[in-house]
Amino acid sequence: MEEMNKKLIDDIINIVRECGTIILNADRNKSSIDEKAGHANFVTSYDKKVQERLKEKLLAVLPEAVFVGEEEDVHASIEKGYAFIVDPIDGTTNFIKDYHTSAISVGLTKDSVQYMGVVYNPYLDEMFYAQKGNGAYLNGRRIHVSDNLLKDGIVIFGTAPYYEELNRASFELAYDYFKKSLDIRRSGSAALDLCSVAAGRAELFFELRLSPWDYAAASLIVEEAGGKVTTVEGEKITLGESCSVLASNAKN
Ligand code: 2AM
Ligand code: CA
Repeated sequence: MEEMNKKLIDDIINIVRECGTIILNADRNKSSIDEKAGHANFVTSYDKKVQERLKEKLLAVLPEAVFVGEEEDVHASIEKGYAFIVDPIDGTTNFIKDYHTSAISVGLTKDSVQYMGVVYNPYLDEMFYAQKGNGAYLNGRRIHVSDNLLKDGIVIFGTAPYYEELNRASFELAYDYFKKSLDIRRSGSAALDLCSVAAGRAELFFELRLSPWDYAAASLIVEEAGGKVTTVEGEKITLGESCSVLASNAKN
């Protein structure tokens, strides 16, 4: 890895790890919960706190970048130059429930193309990261997607609970995959689901609608681990707007 880029990704990793302590030390009794548009779509004071800290620290290491955070009201264009695409807590419902399956996700694009991705699960101290063209890593060790066929594989899906019109189709597709695979899982964090595919723990993930901050970082991690990420229709995923996501080990 080029020296300068190695420093940049190390800086991002250190910032994300530090922000993980905010999640681990959160006092849920003091966490106010607000409902956003859509069913089961929550934001807590901790989402905002983690995002604020990430924004301040990330822009200090790369001041020319724009910052796109899930909990911001207006989202900047990622078209030109560097852009951080950030989910301060991916798996907010899990966080509220103390389910210990949430992550911080920081993607970095350059001229709207994926450049770096860092996803951190503070509960397991698992740091996933990738830089375009340099492979994917978990806690410093190279990771790869599995070689298993779907029939010997685990399929993870997200239910897109915020979009009622997608509920039935989500479960029908999950049923199809259930019949073709070993079994189904649903974790509640799209970023961690994608990292599970990258690490060879699962063979396929899909969700019928996600926002760029849910997959900007982890989709690069899957690709750098040898996997494939498209929309459910097989198109290129979009980093400037929502789309469906289908990630696999590319063996099926
Ligand atoms: P979150 O926990 O950051 O909200 C769960 O099905 C996945 O969908 C989670 O990764 C969740 O991220 C994400 N998600 C939550 N709200 C969403 C929304 N309004 N649009 C798209 N994805 C969303
Ligand atoms: Ca979130």
